[in-house]
Amino acid sequence: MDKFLWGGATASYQCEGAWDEDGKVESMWDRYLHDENLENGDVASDHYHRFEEDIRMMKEGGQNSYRFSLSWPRIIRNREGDVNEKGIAFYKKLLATCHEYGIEPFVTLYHWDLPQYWEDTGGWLDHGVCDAFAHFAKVCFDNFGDQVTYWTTFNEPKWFVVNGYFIGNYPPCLHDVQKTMIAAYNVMYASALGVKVFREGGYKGEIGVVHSYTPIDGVDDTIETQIAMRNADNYSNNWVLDTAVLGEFPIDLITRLSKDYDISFIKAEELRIIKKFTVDYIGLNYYARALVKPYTTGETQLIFNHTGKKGESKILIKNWFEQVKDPNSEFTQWDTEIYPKGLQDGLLKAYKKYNVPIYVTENGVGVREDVSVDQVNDDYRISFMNDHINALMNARDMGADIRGYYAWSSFDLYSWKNGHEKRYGLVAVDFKNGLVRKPKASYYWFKDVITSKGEII
Ligand code: BGP
Repeated sequence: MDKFLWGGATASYQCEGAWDEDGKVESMWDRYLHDENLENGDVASDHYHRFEEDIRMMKEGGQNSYRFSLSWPRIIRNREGDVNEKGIAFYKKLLATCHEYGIEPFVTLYHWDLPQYWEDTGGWLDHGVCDAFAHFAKVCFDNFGDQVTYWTTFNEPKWFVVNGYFIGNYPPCLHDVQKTMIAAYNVMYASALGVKVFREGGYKGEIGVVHSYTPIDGVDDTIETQIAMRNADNYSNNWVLDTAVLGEFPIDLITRLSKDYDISFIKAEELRIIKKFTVDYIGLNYYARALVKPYTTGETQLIFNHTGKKGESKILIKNWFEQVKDPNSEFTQWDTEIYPKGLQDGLLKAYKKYNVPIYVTENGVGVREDVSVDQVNDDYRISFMNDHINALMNARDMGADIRGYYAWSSFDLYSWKNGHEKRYGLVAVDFKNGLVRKPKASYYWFKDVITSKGEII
């Protein structure tokens, strides 16, 4: 078996900065955050200029892999698909640096920074964006194929589609079920097109999809709760994973939606492509599970905490399910349940259902931290990671084919809508003081884990 991959993850918009440098054009996040006057990633962690230092620290921290994304607006200049050679040169250098330090790159094509020139005509609602994504994917495979073995089409279709088109938290900030369905369909079709280009081009390596995985638990085992659990699973997981791995949208979900909405945008010939071009592996980002009960009353409410003040979040989908808080659990300042067992259960469930290799592509805890000290003593992060890595190992011992673990995040970076003070990094970045990097206690702890567990694996 290939080596187990241990590392950290980032995303282009959240860490690179250099938002308009060397021919990079505007992304939808640049436009949105500038227009709304919100804290943005113009500079972020300045990884664009400091990637060498960051990758060297990964190596010194015992890591053997780095998961990051490519910025579409840095690589493709316009709707005609013209290539920005400076963008290509940047990623070639970054990839060469990874190899120089013995770090295996794990590369995501799309981590939410859609070029604004596509958002201008509707973004993921414009079917033309699917072919444009396939073109972007081909440019990446052609240019970086000899430097990359592990490819991901999309990071978390569920999260950016639902937040963008249904909840309205992320650009384009809509609350529209019909449009959510169209965007979801287009993204899953574009993902299959990416796999098609990869396979037909005969590139080496593996291609998969990364999903924001929310394993579902019920408050009891009544039939009503089981129905609520299935609804929650369809909403949270199945439309991404069933479609990417099994090549089919969940039939009960489509039947249900077709009663109230127009599904004529689904095309038979595109379903054939989705069926044929399924992924080699899945990446699961795990932050928490969902504990659900049957819907009783009230309008749909999807409220996410972007302030770090406990108690603000709420998830209820009318006639589908309601999410509840386990009174025995601990929650972060941003209302995320800390529940490592959900990772073990979820990995076993996903492996049983899909039977493909799994990488845990993100796992971590966001906290406000004082980074002016010499070393952040993030014992809460150590305990969080320790419990989750143990859960992963248990699932592995019980037979699930788990091949990697990535901490979110490699170093502190910009958190969507939360700004820079919700920190996840193994390495502190002092945004107020020259972007100085300093490893946290968790960085050294992770190094020890990799050294010891690396031998067991
Ligand atoms: C995942 C995303 C990441 C990252 C992480 C933490 O959903 O893939 O990009 O941001 O969540 O989320 P947040 O920054 O909102 O706390």
